[in-house]
Amino acid sequence: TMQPAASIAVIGAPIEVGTSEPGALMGPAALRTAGLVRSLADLGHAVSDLGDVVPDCPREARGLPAVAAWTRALSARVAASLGAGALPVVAGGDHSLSLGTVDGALRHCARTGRPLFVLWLDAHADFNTPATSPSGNLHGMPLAALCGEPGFDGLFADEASRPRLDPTRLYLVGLRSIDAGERALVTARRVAVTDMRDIDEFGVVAPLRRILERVGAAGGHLHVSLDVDFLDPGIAPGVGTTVPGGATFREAHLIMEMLHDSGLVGSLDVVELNPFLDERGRSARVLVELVASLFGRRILDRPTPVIEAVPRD
Ligand code: B3U
Ligand code: MN
Ligand code: MN
Repeated sequence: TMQPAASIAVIGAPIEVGTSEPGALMGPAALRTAGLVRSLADLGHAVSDLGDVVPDCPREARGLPAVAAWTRALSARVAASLGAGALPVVAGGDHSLSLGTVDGALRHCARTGRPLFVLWLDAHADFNTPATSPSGNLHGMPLAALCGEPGFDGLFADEASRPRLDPTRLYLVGLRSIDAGERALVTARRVAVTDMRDIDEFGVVAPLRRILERVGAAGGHLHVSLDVDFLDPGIAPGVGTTVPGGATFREAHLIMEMLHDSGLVGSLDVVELNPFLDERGRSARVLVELVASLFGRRILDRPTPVIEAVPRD
């Protein structure tokens, strides 16, 4: 069912200025070592590794100016890849890199007229602003900035005219840690949340099917942002902000298989891998396997069967 993209463009984003836990800048290297590019090529895809993005700022730059340089560089790279008909897979790097990847996808969609939807697989909401953030770390804020919340002056090149992410086209899945201020914002902006309680009650199939139906009905481009901490720390310990009670290996694979079968995914981020905290490459390997499932690896030669798990609206 999936029309394969003309090619997959792997882009490394060794950024860690958005977090206070060092080590995420080794993420792209670890994902390559675990076979990210090779496994996609083995599935029959045309893959090109475009190397790592280099932001236009001094190495020692910190805070918002550094993240702004990454945002602009990544946005341009992602928009260019999409414009060339490729499907960008951005390997991080902390989650502030999605400021750039989602901005790039938004700019591409503004040109093609397709609405952009974002599936955010994460233990956290990443919807803090500088005013609500308890840590001041920008990896906890990208969605608020992308949706146009105030407090991010200077981050995007053309703040007044840039396309913004519509919070009603954003799906948070896997949520189990949220700060008081961002919770109020997520509620006020009507962001759709499938938290871990929902996953415990309904599994992943029913919520995912609803999301995919909405994206498909709107003819949308789906950007998927996979934070390592979406997964349970038992299977993916290599992340700075582990939260207990995450998605299992099987739940995560099933989501990836459903995403593949939908044919709707237009761009992907794999973020927050911290190889310094990993155990013998376990987390990197799990992530590479998940990406392979998203790009068509399956146990048998059949798509996910259709099951009416819950009534539809
Ligand atoms: N919400 C907290 C913690 C956090 C968010 N994202 C990550 N950690 N990775 C914050 O700092 O904003
Ligand atoms: Mn995150
Ligand atoms: Mn997270």
